Amino acid sequence: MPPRRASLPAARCVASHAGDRVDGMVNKRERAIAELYAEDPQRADRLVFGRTSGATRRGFVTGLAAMSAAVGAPIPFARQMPRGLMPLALAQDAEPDPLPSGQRRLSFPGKDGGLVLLRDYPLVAETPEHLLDDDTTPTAKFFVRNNGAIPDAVADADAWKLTIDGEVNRPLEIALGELKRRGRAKTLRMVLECAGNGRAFFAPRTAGEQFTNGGAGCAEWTGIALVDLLRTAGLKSSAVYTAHYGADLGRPGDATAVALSRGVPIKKAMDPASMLVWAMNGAPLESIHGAPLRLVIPGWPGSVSHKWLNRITVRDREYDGPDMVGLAYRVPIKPMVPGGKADAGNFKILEAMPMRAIVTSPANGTRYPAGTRELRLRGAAWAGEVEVQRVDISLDFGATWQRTLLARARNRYDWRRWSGSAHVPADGYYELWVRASDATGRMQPHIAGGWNPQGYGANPMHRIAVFIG
Ligand SMILES: Nc1nc2c(c(=O)[nH]1)N[C@H]1C(S)=C(S)[C@@H](COP(=O)(O)O)O[C@H]1N2
Ligand SMILES: [Mo]
Repeated sequence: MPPRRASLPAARCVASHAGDRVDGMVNKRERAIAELYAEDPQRADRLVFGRTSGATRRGFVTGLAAMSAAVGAPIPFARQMPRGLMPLALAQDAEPDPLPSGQRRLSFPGKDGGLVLLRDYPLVAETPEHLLDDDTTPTAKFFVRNNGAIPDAVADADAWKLTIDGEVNRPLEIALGELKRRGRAKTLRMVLECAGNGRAFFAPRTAGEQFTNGGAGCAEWTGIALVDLLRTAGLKSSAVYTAHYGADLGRPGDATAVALSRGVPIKKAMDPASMLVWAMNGAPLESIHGAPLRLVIPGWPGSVSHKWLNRITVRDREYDGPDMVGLAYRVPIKPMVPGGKADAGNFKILEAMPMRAIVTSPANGTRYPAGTRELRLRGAAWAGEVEVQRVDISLDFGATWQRTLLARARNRYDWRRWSGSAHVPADGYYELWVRASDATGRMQPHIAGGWNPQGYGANPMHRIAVFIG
């Protein structure tokens, strides 16, 4: 029997299901536990797990019963559960921020109806982890992050003009059609990820779109290396940094302002994987993804991968546009107090994105038939500039870890698909945790570290809840 997906997480859901089966009182109590965990985890732990740290057996069992009732299933590995850990099935914070009208799905031509809408205007939508289960993310499932209005589609893509100016010997304006004819086109599969991916995991909550893990995707990008065109224009020795401009307009309070403009050091622009792209997954770029021409600069915040690209200015110093200065796309040099006041002098530009692994199958909240003893698990892992070397999974709240099988990356900046299977000793509630490590042994943290007011770079390990029986 194929596994059935329950509507989870939503503690509310689980609690009220459990309540339906018992009575209104239990329902109330379960809600109370979930709320208590949200408000005061330590007190909730005392109530659920017992009074003292060396809880009496009776207290522990009573606590377990309460916890099990709250998640709606026995918890076989409850003894491994760290104190203070809120079971995912009760967690509110692991979900995209509910909009006032509740969580909504994206409705957009060509897009999968399962994408989660984070904002109507500018349009922002993320991909739930279980929709990232394809080796190559289909365009229909690819996340969307706009900062302004989507420009009108152009009728003649090949007539689109790109200007290269600034610190070059031969400033040029080239039509896309000519770029396609003259350049050496190539296709690379690479991850594109928003700097704000994982933002929803920061506590306290930060400003910005509340992405969980789905502000990322891995597509096949076709175009030419940016460096080819920079060489044609002839970089001067004074070339230090790029500035990217596109056709989209609109900022909060100013509909006519350039929506976004960022850049990268010349060294990154000259990475052979930094591309001028006109096709995605074998088809011409969709308008929403920057047609007819965009940059894809892999491994770095998605904001440097400019869409609707019409100009690159080469500069003799670091770019100082409004999206480059202050706290924009910057992270603290020395850790700051979460929620504290930011000292602008303590910030540097966010360059390589952090490492991340996700579970793409099963989906969070999957219910398997009673008696299931083997789970087949799949996912993906990637990192900005370093290589993911291993991915480990745990079904017992991190007490033991098991290495997964990693597929090879097709090329640099591709993600690595992982797969594995795990034995489950009994029916009940489990959490599957996954974490990636790089060649130096660095691995993902349990909780989002490096808090910053704009919420960039959160990469805590991914957890999902599964039920057997
Ligand atoms: N012109 C333009 N390019 C842009 C943006 C934008 O708002 N305007 N958003 C950037 C950001 S913040 C991200 S994360 C990626 C998202 O690319 P996607 O919408 O194709 O997924 O595009 C980048 N390129
Ligand atoms: Mo982004």
